Amino acid sequence: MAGGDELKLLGSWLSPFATRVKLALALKGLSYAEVEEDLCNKSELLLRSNPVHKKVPVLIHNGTPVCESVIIMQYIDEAFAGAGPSLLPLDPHERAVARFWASYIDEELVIPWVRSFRGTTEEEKSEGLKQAFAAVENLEGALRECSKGKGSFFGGDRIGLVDVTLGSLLTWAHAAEVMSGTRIFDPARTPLLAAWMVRFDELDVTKAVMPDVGRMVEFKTKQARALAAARASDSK
Ligand SMILES: N[C@@H](CCC(=O)N[C@@H](CS)C(=O)NCC(=O)O)C(=O)O
Repeated sequence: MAGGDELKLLGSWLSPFATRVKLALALKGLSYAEVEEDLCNKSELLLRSNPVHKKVPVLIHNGTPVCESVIIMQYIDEAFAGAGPSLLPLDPHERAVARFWASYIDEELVIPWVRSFRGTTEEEKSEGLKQAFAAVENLEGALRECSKGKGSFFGGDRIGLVDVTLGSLLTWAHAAEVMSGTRIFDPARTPLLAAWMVRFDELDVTKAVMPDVGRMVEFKTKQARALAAARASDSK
């Protein structure tokens, strides 16, 4: 790529965290080599590059690894400040607010939402979904504030760190709707976010990068069956 920089992304097609990094790289117009990891049989390169968490994504820039999707996106924004639009606002306070919401999405939405489909009991699943909906309601308020009532995105007129962090989850959102009828961004509960989702889905970068919903539904259906079978045999 330009400037002699070499970028390699260790990812997995189904990982929304890897999708974030792909979206950020595409928005910046950066080219990179993509390495698809088998998460059941992780490569030596992944284990060496992310020895603490052993997870994807990892971005390797000129041989040096950077881990954790939100940190990688901020790294890309800083290391390639001259390339493409900035993912973070210029104003320090607005930057802090964007980081706050990006971290909120992972802690308060992703964790309970995952519990809503992988929980061991129906109570755990329904509590997870309740917490995920509460987080989405707070994000509705965040979108209103961050877009200052005029913009279409958390980043204002164009997508930024928070949009990419949340937008990377939209394949899950669509797959969940197909599989269970649950609308996490329900127009009746959170109209601004429901409209934001439509806008995000229509972006060229989204169409180019996001995983296919049908493929995700097929994968998640098989995964749910395998999980149920494993739990049934454990309880014998
Ligand atoms: N907080 C991490 C989460 C990354 C993550 O959970 N990656 C999953 C794939 S979606 C993974 O590598 N899982 C493998 C494992 O847990 O062993 C990030 O934002 O990058």
